[in-house]
Amino acid sequence: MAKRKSTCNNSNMAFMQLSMIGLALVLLFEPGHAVDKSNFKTVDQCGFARRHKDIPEGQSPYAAVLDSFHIEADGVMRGNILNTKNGILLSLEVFGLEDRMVRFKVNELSPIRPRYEVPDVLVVEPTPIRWKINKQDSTSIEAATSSGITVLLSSEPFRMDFYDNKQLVFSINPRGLMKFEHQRERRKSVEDQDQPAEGGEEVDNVEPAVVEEQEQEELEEEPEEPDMWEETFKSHTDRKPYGPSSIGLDFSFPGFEHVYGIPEHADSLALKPTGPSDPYRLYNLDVFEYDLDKRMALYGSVPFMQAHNKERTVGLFWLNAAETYIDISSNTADKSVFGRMFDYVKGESDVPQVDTHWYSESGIIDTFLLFGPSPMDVLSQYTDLTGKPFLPPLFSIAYHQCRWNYNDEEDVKQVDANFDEHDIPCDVIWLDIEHTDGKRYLTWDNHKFPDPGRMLDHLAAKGRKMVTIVDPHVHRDNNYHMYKEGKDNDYFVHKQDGSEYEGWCWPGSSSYPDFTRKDVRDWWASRLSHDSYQGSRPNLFNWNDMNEPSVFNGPEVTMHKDVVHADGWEHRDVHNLYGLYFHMANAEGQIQRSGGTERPFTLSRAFYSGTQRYGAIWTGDNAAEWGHLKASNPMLLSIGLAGIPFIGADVGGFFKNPDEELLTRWYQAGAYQPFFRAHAHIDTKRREPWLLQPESKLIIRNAIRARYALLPFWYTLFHNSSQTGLPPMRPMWMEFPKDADTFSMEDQYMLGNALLVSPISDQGSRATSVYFPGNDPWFDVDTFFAYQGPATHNVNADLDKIPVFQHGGSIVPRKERVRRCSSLTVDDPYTLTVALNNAGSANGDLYIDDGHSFDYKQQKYIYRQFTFSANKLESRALSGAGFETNSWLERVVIIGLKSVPKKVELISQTITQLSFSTSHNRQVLTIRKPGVNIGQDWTIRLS
Ligand code: NBV
Repeated sequence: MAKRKSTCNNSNMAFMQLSMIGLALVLLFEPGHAVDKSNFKTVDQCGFARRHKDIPEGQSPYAAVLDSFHIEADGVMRGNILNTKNGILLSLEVFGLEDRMVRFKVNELSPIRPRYEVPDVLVVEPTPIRWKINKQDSTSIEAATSSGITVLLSSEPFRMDFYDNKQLVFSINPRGLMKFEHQRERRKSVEDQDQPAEGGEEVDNVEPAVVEEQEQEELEEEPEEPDMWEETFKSHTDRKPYGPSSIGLDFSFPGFEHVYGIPEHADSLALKPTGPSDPYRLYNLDVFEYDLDKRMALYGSVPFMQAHNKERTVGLFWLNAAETYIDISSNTADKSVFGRMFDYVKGESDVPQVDTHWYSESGIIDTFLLFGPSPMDVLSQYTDLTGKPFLPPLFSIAYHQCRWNYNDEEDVKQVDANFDEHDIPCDVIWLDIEHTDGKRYLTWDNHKFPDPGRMLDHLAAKGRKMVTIVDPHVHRDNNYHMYKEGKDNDYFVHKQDGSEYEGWCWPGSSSYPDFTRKDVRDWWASRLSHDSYQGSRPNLFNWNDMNEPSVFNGPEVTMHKDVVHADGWEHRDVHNLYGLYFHMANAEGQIQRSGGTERPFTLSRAFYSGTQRYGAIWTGDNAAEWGHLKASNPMLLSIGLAGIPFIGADVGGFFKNPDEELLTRWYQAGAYQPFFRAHAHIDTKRREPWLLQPESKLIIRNAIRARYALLPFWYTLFHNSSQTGLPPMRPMWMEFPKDADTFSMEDQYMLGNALLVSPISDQGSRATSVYFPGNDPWFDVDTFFAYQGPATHNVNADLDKIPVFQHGGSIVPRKERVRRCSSLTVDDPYTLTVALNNAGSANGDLYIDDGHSFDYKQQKYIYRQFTFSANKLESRALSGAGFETNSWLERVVIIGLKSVPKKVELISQTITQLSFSTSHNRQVLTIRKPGVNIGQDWTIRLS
């Protein structure tokens, strides 16, 4: 069938104009062009941010009106805050929550128009627990909850200090940087006298609530700035019919020196103090080939920060989806506050403190304070609010082969065959935008892929899957079913004048579904059904790119902020949610197409809090440079700390051509990161492993095989993550929270509590120094060589070596048969590696289910705990029932043995003697073929 011609309705002139823009952008996306920073705003080019960032300290006009505060019937403390300068009243609600959390909201007491409150991110509306007032006088109120959290609310200026069992951990507005722009009517300038304000609705004559007692003459409204109502960036004018609406507040973390999180930035794991024009920015943007060491916004945003010190970890979640900035500075704490209520750490002279200042363009102040106290507690609290991570299907944590593009069916078959030919495992082959009919997603280019079903069946017969790209922009072509249906049902976002918003993206003229609407998400989801998505099969999954959303001819390559969504909300209110909603619709579509039985897999580029419930994300368009390989670790660690555990970076680097050393090292790193996918730009040289020198191919093959061997361990970590919110890939400090030497570490990390990984990311490096915390030994997983902690050791890192160490005290499950893909390993036997600690004990766990369905929700899984102590290795069920496995225990390797046993016996239904051998200077014992089913109770006794 001939390729469809573009049938866009534009006039020729407009079409040509847009083509030019398109061409310019396509040229811009050529590899070799680093990010053009002038496409993106600096904080100084952003009106609302300018009004917040330089607020002078210590001059807060806000006062808590103490008389107005009450503990209401629902246990919530409510009252008003007065802006003493302009007389505007705000409402404050402080919720004590179960599980050691506090939420507070600040809104206008009587807004002209409701302000946006983020929906669909919290999985529960948390139930408040009652505050009890301890003390109240003319300057403050002290109240406490039964969980040991106390708040001291001070009146003038408004300030809140939160204590956890007498220790001050959060101060709110201590520097007086709060600013809440109330809604107002536009004051008419002389020039505007005769013109009504442009766009938007005529507002009824609603007056914002002002305090009555205050003399009106004393009040002074802040000066009107031109960009409060209209703002221009490059050639784009953002018209703001509702005027200024920004909010901001400062938070200090007394006693803390380290803060983390607030991804996505190409920056360090431990966040750095920001300069006057260099705040961290959260605004989902398509920034290809991004610069490193920057606080520029990237594709995703999670407004969640953690502070950690030796005693505790706490979290701050700023629930706002508009453009947001965060300033960070380090300081020492204001002692008067400690003295005012309780003692801090007795005897310490200067208490360190991190000061942060958060400001967003619209919405309300809706903040959660999470009191930990352990790093694990904070993540569990955060994911109680925003949802536990989904359990990925097994294939999706294996190896993925992607490229922009595998050209046609034959190419796909070749790639598939080459994996077999070279004995390299691979689970998934990906197709980028060129597989479609003119970038009309959910269609195929019929020349290149004449029979997609046949191709998918071919892969399925091998146990492999495929992923196709599905972007959110919909080509404006009435012959394209997605456009036609979207248009007929009015599913697309609108301009202020009510017409359909048109943006430019890969297909040319495009419309953007309003995914904030449930009916639109349902429609999209229904279009993923096998009936609708022609040629699809159950082994086809999808990839959501460009969902920030990317709009080539929009301001900062994204959607205009004055675009209108459902219920009249502006894009500025919902911007950071757009990608999440799109991801949601796609994941939901996959679940529905199987009648609700199969787990979905969708990779998204944009993300927000809650993304963990839907799928994986990756760090977008990196480059084949050593710096990008190095940056992948802190970037992924930061995203994991923000509750999103299934994360990866393009292996090999997207732009540019990696040399073989870089590619090899990247595979080695990727094999130990949660989402493991090689990907490359269309203009790069082909780089599938078999195209490299034989030595490089073998090293890469070993890295991929090591990943496959560890799939049972990874899958168990992902299961645990789905229960607790803890990321499989964790910063060192999460596992060693009292060891200050780990607090800034980002070039080595932990997988669960068992494996320490120190990937090589320096060219030419053949050794590396690794810090081994704690007092127990760490064993090199290849040589079993023991390193004693706490100490830094120089370790071998030859080109074929990935420095990975197992912690004494842990047990790691593996499947060591080499297979084509993960589905063929289902019945394979297990090896358990038991690394003993100084006390001669260890423990670990193993989770098994069918790897693809939702049956595990009906308890159909096996979850076992392994414990080694007093020379006995025991396997006991932790939970799960009704799932059986054919896999058996093939081998047990015990490392760090103090004395060699004379006899090894398996005790299950009967007692059997097992054969064993020792190696590595009699420190390693290998027990052969216990042969017992891995799902049963058994004991192996050494005597
Ligand atoms: O769809 C093409 C690419 C894709 O390969 C990449 O992974 C995305 O991050 N996409 C961006 C659009 C164009 C990038 C220059």
